[in-house]
Amino acid sequence: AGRQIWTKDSFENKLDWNTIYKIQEMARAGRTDGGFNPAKNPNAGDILFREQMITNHVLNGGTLPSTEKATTVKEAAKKAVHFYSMLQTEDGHWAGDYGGPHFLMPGLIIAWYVMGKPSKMINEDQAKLMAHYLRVHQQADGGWGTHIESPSTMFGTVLCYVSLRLLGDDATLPHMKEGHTFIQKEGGAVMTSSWAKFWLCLLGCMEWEGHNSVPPEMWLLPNWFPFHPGRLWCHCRMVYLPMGYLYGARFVYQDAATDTLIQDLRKELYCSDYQSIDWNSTRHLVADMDNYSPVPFFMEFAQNFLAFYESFPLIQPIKNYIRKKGLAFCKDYMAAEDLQTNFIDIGPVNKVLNMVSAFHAAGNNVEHDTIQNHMMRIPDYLWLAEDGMKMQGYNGSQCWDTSFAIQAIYECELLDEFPDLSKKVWAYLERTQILSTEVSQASPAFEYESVENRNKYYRHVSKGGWPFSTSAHGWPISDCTGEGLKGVCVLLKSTKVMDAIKKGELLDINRTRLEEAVNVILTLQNEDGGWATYENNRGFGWYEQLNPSEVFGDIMIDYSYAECSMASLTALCAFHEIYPDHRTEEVKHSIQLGRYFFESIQRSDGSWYGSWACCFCYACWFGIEGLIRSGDTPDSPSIKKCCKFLLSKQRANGGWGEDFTSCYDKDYAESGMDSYGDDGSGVVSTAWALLALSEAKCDDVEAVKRGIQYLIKRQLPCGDWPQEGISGVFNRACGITYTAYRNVFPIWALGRCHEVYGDAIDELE
Ligand code: LAN
Repeated sequence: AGRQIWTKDSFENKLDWNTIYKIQEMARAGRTDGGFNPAKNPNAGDILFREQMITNHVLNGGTLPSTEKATTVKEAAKKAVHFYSMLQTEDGHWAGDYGGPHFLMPGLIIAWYVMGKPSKMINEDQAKLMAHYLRVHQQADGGWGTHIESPSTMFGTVLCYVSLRLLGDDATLPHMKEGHTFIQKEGGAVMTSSWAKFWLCLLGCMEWEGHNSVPPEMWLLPNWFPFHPGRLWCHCRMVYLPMGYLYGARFVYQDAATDTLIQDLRKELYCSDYQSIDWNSTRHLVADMDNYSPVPFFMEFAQNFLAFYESFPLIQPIKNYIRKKGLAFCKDYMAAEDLQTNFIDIGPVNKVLNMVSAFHAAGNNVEHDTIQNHMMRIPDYLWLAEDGMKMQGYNGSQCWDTSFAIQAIYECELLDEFPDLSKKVWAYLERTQILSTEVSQASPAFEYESVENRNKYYRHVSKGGWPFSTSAHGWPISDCTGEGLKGVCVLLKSTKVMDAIKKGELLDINRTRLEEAVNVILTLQNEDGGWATYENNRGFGWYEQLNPSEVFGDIMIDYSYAECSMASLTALCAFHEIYPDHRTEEVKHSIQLGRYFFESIQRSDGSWYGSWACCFCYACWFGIEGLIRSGDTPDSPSIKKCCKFLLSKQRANGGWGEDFTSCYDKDYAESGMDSYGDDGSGVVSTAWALLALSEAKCDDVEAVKRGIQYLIKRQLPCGDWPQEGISGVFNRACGITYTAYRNVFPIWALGRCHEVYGDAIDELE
């Protein structure tokens, strides 16, 4: 009970292959070199999905918003909420495309292949749709990027090329020849980055000597040791866990030696004869285009030492003895992660790697229960859009989008005008909070919240937190807990929701549960006053010197972030306003510490750097809101400086347009002139800037008005806004799509600006 599994079966059956192929042709005719050009590239999105939701809404007797252009801010907001309400799912959340990265689905396809192509994992139709997606995103130079808007990289290209081959595309097809040429021109697959090499090794298209060591023994280090994998950022930790297992066990696709496709790939991927390659000498190779975080000299030295450890004959008996223990620990840890997350696992990479590990542990038997359980949870990661079927960056962003939506609608003062929407959101937040009774659905006897298990598996307290996606996933996150808690706090002010609880139509979320959420937030605060993502900061800055990934930056430990800190801090403020007597001193102290943190990380130009969306516009909103809610006033120097920064980035048409490269280069970058509807501004950047400025009560009313008018101008007749370029980001270098942002943030900005500036921003030019 209380689990949400979003199945797309009904949706898939409605697909019309002719339409799909037509879109594919259009897309291929307008291929890009990375970057976003909506006129050419059906980049990502939810057009098909949204049409389906709206059709259902109408069939169920729902009304459509009027298509008259809005003439006031309030009207625009109301229409936008009306439109957005049609997209809310039965159980109260908003679903959307959470794709973008190009290195995820190839993992799944390779796993499927090495496990004997089980149709339960990828069926025939899905295989076609996946191939379609890969073809659509091939770029003019024949390669693929690390994500849908990145210039081609060897990381993206090798993985996508191999995937298309495994899905059945012949090497002689024109597009495959282009991909092949790209790989050959860059020096062959020895030049791809380590995570791609890992997959090639599993598939039997690279020898393990060509991969740097990932010793599973590292898990056996004592916990006090300055370097311990238990202190890594959880995403990094949970990826290197199965990697250690599969590396240690030297897993290779069992039919690699006889499979003709594998033999062909061995020829296609390299510039010289496969058998003649000196693999050990290729370990450190990586193409410049992939090398965002060059592996430091110290790490190369350590890797060479490990290569010696892996192969020097005399020490093999000792190594094998310790390795066995390391492998056993990894196996046990992966099993715990599988159970804790109901086989969803923390993310798409460890999901697939854990599955392959379990396959190995079960003696390559797909019929084994664990593998069956794993396969049932693959659809959670898949999404079908007009560009085909993709693997998402998570099992969705359900809880996150829903918590934002309800706060936005609250600030438009529309909660009680959309009572069904509000009640459904309450129900969703209620069922998604992680409760003490939460034991693994797959194994009710497994109590993961016991102190013993938390210590053993390096887990923070979960009870009371909210996750990013669903309760079945169950990893709580600081800012998702914060936004969830704030979502509940605004709904407490809705008379219609409260009445429904009194009448027993909705389950209550009692005060104890909110206190538990506060507990999660308080315990997650770091010593620097800020909040990291899932856990406290456990490691040290120098861990970054050991980052072996090449393509990603700052992945080794969990840092304090502006975004996570604002959400956590403002949630404490919202809670404190309602229940000032709970842990009063601790809450107040924590808020003050948080405030110092915001001041400490503000940049000299007044901005804040955003790590999880693009980029300064996003983080300036967090910075300003964090400071104001913790007691700063609009005339404080920090606030004034940030407003000045934002105003300096406003464009002639009233909007803001920030490019993805801001995140990558850590420097504000304007998006190109051909990026969006007109002159490169975008509705999402604009909405973030307006949220910040209005929170700061910026006195340049004219600027705010021009921003608001820009949003209204860009609103579509139905109340939606167009999907624009990629707005999410992670690990500095990878983009990820958030389709809800184009609705939620403009709605929120309209609501807040109207509240702060009233009719002064209303009149149209
Ligand atoms: C996410 C998604 C949510 C996101 C926010 C809550 C928005 C953010 O404020 C904190 C960081 C967090 C939790 C986050 C971290 C990195 C994730 C998990 C992702 C961007 C989704 C996908 C990404 C994950 C690392 C992708 C898999 C790739 C690897 C390199 C393992």
